[in-house]
Amino acid sequence: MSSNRQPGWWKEAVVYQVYPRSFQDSNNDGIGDLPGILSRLDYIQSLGVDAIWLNPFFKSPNDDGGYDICDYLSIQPEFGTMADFDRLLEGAHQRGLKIIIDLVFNHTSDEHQWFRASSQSRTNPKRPYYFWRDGKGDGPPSNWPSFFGGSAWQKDDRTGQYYLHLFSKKQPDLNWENPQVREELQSIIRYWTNKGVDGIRLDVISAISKRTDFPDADTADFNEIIARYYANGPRIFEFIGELRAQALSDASVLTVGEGPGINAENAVDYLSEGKGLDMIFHFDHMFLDQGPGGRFDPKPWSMEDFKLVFSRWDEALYQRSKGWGSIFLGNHDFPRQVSRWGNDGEFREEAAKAILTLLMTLRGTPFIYAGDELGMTNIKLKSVSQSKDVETLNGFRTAQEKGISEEEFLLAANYAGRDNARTPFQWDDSTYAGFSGVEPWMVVNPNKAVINRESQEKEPSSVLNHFRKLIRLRKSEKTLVYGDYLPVETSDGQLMAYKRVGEGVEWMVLINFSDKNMNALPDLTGYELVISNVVGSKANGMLPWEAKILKKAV
Ligand code: TEU
Ligand code: CA
Repeated sequence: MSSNRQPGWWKEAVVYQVYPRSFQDSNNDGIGDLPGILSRLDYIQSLGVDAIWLNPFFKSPNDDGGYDICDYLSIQPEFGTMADFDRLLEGAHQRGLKIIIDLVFNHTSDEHQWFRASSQSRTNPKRPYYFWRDGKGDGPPSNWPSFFGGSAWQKDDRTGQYYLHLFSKKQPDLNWENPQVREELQSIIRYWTNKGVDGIRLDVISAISKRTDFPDADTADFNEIIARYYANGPRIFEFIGELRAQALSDASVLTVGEGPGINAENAVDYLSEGKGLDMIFHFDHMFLDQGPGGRFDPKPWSMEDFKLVFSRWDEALYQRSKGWGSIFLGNHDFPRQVSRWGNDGEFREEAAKAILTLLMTLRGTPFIYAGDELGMTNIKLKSVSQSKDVETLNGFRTAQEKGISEEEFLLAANYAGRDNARTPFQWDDSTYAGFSGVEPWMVVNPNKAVINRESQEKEPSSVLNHFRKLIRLRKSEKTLVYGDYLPVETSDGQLMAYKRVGEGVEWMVLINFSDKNMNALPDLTGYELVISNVVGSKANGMLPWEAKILKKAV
C-alpha cells in the first residue's frame, strides 16, 4: 500500500530520524535492525510524527556507520533482508507514516564493484567513475584535507595514482562529471522510488560537483575549505537539476539535500522551484562551536550568533524566496541537543523540553532525532578505544601527531563527537535499556535508569509527553507552520524570543537558555499562556530553562 502523497506533504510534516544500528535489536546480536524498527512503529506513530528518515541500511563494510555503501540495491545483512525492508515500508504506510531513505551519492565504499574495477588499472572502463590523479612531486595532487583527518587523497600503489576521498579513505568520491555515473545513480533512485519510498535524503549533495583542477586550498580553516573548495562546485545546479528532471520528477517524492557549505545567500539556488531540491539541511548553527580545526577544535558559541542563524535563514528562505526550510538541532553526526545547547545536569528535563519547543515552533519542517524526545544525553567515553566512529578514531590519530594527550582529546570528543548520538535507544532501565538482550555494539548510556521511554510514558510531565503536547499544538495551529517569524528584542541575551504571526493570531515563544531566573520580559499584553515546560511558571518572569508559548488574538 503506497502512502497517499501530495506534492509538498513535507511542509506540515514532522520527521523522526532513526539510526538503524542504535534503535532496536530484534535478534539479539547486539545490533539494531529493520525488524526492530518494525516492532517499534506503534511507538513512533504514538509520537504524532508523519515520516521516518532512515539512515543508510544498504550493504556496507561499515567503515563510516553505513555511509560507505558497496551495494545500493541490497540490505546490510546485519540489518535484515529486502523482505524485512518491504515489511517495514508496508507497516509504516499502514500507520500513515512515510519513509525517507538516505542515499550517499558523493562517494561509494572502496569495496563497491565500481571501485574494485576502477582501481584495477588506468585503462579499466570504470576508471573514470572516480577521481584519479598523479601526485605533485612526491606528495598528493593537492593539499585538501579529509573530513576525517589526513589528506583527502590516497595513493594506490597498483596504478601509482591517487584517488580523491573527502571522507575516509574507504569512501572514494564519485566522478559526477561522467554521465555514466549519473545514469547509474538515476537508476538506483528509480529502484527505490518504484518500491514506494516517499522521500530521499541526499548525503553531502553540495559536494558532488568538483573543481576538477583541484587547486590547493589557501586557508587552513576547515569550514572555509568546505564552503570554498568542496561545496557549491561549478556544475552543482546542473547535476541537481538533471537528477530532478530524470529520476526525481515525481513532485510528491521529497528530496532533502544535506548541504555542508551551503549558505543563506546561495541556498535558494539549490531550491529553485521544481528544478532543485525541496529542502536542504544547512549547518550554520551546527558549526557555530567548531574552531578552525573543525569538530575536535571546539570553541564557545554565543546565543547572539545562535539566534542570528534562525533569523538569517528565515529571511533567506521565506522573505527573499519561496523556498522551504528544514529545522534540526541534533542528528547522528552531532552531540545530543540537550547536552550541546542546553543543560544535561540539574535542569536536564526543563532544557530538553525548551530545546524541543524551539524545534517545534520555527518555520520549516522539524526533524527530530530518535532519543531527543526523551532528552537522551551525551555519553562520557572513558577512553578513545570505546569510540566506534571513524571520525573520532582518525581525529585522535591526528591529535596524537600534534602531541595532544588522550585526556585532552577526550574532552573535545566527549563534547562534540558523533558517538554521543549513537548510543542505544533507551527503552527501559533493563541491563541493555530494552535495546537488546545482549551487550550492544555500542556502550549503553548509564543514565538509562533515569532516562528511558518506559518511565516517561507513565509520567504526564515527562519530556516525552511534553514533546507530544508540542507536536499536537503545531499540528492544530497552522500559524506555527506557515506564520511569519519575527525575532523579538530581549534585554537578556540568554532569552530567545520570537513571534509567529498569521491571520488573526500572534504566537509568542520565549525560551530561557540559562540556569538563572529572568524577570525582564517583552511586552506580553493581550497574550495568554498556552504551554510552559516548568511547574510554577510566573506571568512576569522566566524560571531556568523555561519555555513559554503564548497566544494573542489580533
Ligand atoms: O555528513 C557530512 C558532513 O558534512 C558533516 O555534516 C558531518 O558532520 C560529518 O560528520 C563530518 O563532520 C554526512 C553524513 O551525515 C555523515 O554521517 C557521513 O559520515 C558523511 O556524510 C560521509 O558520508
Ligand atoms: Ca540485530
